[in-house]
Amino acid sequence: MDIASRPSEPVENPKVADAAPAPQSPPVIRREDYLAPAWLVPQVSLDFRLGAEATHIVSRLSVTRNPAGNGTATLRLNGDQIAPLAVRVDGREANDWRLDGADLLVELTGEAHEIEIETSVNPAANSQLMGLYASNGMLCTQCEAEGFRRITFFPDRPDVLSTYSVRMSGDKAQFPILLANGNCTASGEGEDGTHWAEWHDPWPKPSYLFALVAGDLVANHATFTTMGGRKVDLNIWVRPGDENRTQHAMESLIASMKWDEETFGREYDLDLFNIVAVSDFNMGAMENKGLNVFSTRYVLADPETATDGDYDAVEGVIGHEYFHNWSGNRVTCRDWFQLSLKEGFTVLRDQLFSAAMGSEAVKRIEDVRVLRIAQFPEDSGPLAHPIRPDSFQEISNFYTATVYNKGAEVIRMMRTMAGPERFRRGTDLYFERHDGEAATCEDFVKAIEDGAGLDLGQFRLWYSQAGTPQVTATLSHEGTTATLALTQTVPATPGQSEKQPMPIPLRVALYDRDAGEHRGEQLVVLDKAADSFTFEGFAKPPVLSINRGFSAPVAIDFPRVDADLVFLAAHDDDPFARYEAMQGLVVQHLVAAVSGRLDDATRAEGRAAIGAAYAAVLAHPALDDLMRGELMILPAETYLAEQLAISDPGAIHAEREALKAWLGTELASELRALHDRALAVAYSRDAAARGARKIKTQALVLIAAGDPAEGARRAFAQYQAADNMTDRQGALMVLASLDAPEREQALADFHRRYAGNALVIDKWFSLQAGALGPRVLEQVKALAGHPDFTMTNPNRVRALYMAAAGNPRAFHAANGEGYRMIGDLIRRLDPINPQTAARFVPALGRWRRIEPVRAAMMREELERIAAMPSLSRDVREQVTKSLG
Ligand code: 0A1
Ligand code: ZN
Repeated sequence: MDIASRPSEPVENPKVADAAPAPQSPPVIRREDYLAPAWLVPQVSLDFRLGAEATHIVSRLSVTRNPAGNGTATLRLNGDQIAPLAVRVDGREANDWRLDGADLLVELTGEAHEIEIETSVNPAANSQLMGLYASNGMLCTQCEAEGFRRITFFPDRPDVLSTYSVRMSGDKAQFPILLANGNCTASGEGEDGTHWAEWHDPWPKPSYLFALVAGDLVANHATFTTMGGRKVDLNIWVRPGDENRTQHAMESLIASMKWDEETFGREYDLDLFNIVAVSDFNMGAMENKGLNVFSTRYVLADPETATDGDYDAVEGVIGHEYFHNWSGNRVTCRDWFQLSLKEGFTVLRDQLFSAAMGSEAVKRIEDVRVLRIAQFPEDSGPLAHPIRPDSFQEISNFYTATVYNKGAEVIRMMRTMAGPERFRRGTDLYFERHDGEAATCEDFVKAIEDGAGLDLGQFRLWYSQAGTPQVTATLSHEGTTATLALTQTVPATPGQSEKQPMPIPLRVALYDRDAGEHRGEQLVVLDKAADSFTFEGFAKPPVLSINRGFSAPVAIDFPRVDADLVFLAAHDDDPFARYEAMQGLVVQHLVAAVSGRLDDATRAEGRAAIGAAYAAVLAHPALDDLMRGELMILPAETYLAEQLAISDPGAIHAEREALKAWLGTELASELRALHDRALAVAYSRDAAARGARKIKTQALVLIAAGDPAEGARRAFAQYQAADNMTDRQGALMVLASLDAPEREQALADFHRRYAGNALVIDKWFSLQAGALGPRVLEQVKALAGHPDFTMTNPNRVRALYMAAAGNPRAFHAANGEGYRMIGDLIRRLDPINPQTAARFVPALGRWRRIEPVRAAMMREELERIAAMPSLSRDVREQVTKSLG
């Protein structure tokens, strides 16, 4: 590791100072090199003397030789920027230890020993937010994936499971609440205004699930009685003043617990479940056993400050972390290459949960949209990796949409092939077989295979091959027989030039054009490079509905006439397929437009078909508004770019905006009527009212595109009348993109109104950085100097810069200024928070798929980063691969 760029701890032991400098190119860790641990640690006891600037830790490990290990006498304890202040073996000061890089090696003679180690860390100086750090006056930990080694020396790998006893003491006024995993077993007062607490977690766990929190917190408390009759105390801990914004999180937690019992037969296993909201957090949330730690944005919600989307995100993330208690904690991962074992499965579980809580159809569409925007570009770029990667340099770089979202799709395919009941038999067997173990993806597949009675031999390729399979479909018709011919190719990805065909389960239906109906859906599994399937009894050529429900995470190439897409958009009884037909209509048109294949006549024809489909969507009486709103969303620019080998982001943006403006003009009266209808619906959290709010903003977006003055007038009125954040944010989003006097007025009002509310001020930054218009880069630069901006809070950094990096017009500005801005950010952020800095690299890494002038500037920016004398392992890996 290149530690030079990281804020360092005082080095007190000369052996640390002597350690060899880290190499420029970090070592590659390979899955095939896995070795079982030589030593196990059945028990750990940790004693923390807490202080914001100095926390002293005494760690006592009971270590035993692993019979399955390689028999070495050397105990390797990982460390990262810490120094051993004392090392004792079996109660005596030990001399027989040395440092190997950052790791502590201790030579042991017997079969079992007691190791005691003292360390000290400075939480306030920990800007990486890994290990023990300070956030807003409280102390908290983040240990996944390799943060525990920044607290104490330990075999910091997920296949070493230990029971933890924790004692912590600290100033009572500063840290009135002291929390750790498991149950509180004792507490009391100490000297000089201190107090202490002891916690014990009976469930063996890997070090990445350890957690501790100390601070001034208040709880929303409730109880849940499990199906087995266990009464569980539930607490959601927040800073005083925030407690009235925790009710939705609490309801989501209770709903998750119940749903997991009913759907997967999983019951909670402790008497206490704590959630803590912290303001500074690198990711969304963390599933530490019995003590989940969350970024505030996935806990706090009330109608005044949270949008409907925010509410859904809270519900989804609360569910996700809770579900990890079984898929992740009770059954954990053998090594980090198996990350998708817990993440892919848990994402699928949270998707199914959210679908059950709301609209299944809308949830599926949203999940596919995320996959296409975030994962497809990963799969087709320089950072492509299988859901079970083969190698890495920095594991933090592998918390990706591929491991999470494609991982979920892969397990979903197994469920589709088995059906929900047989799939459940498979998951029951998995939990039963591997409870208490550190398992592999192979263990999971085998359990589903055995439990569900599926042959998943060839299916395992989904775990080892990267890249989005490209499927072509052609439908021919002769006599009364329709024949569907399919081919597949899995594109080459870095390190994988040759690919084998994979089983691709496709739900298909053939529609009788006149009747407007199909005769039952079928599941066809394409498991060869090419195959064909016949369907009898069609007097006329049917209309094909394919990959219904997005049954496989593939790209389908099935060029078809607009009329068929209009037919499916109006008739398909699979809501996803309906959405897909709408998207297909627009994608086909815009791809042809940016490829210069449209003359005036074909452009007019294409627009007419899209306009007719939109008009039908706006008027369709059988559609609910949540679904209507979904169907109104145009395909994202990144998804359009994915359709082209090399894309011109400027052309894509211009064509998409032109289509929006045309739709806004063409359907002006329908859109205004829709907006008026939606404005009349009073606020409530029910589906009808949420649907009204969704179409309200979608209508506004199109109205503003067609008639900016009318858009500004309506948006400002909506902003002023808003009694909830969904309407207010929607209106402000539209205004932020307009060159109208109302823009500044509304932005200033928003900032004043929500001053001091960090989550809403994040929105204020994002809306401006994500806006349309020619001056966004200038504005982002100005916002970076705003007193509310800080580089040390990942939420704030993402609010401003992720929004800018995801804003095609700003990021791909023709003069390269957007690339320079993100490059500068990466260089400045890396020494502060390398994990967050590395997340900005993939945007620049797309250069190979961008037209040559911009591509050269993107590459140049990557080279400028690579030339930095010291870079974190995180950024180094991403930049090297992106240039590769
Ligand atoms: N396991 C968590 C994600 C997570 C990973 C790493 C972190 O370190 C900063 C934090 C959280 C999840 O899937 O929710
Ligand atoms: Zn997770």
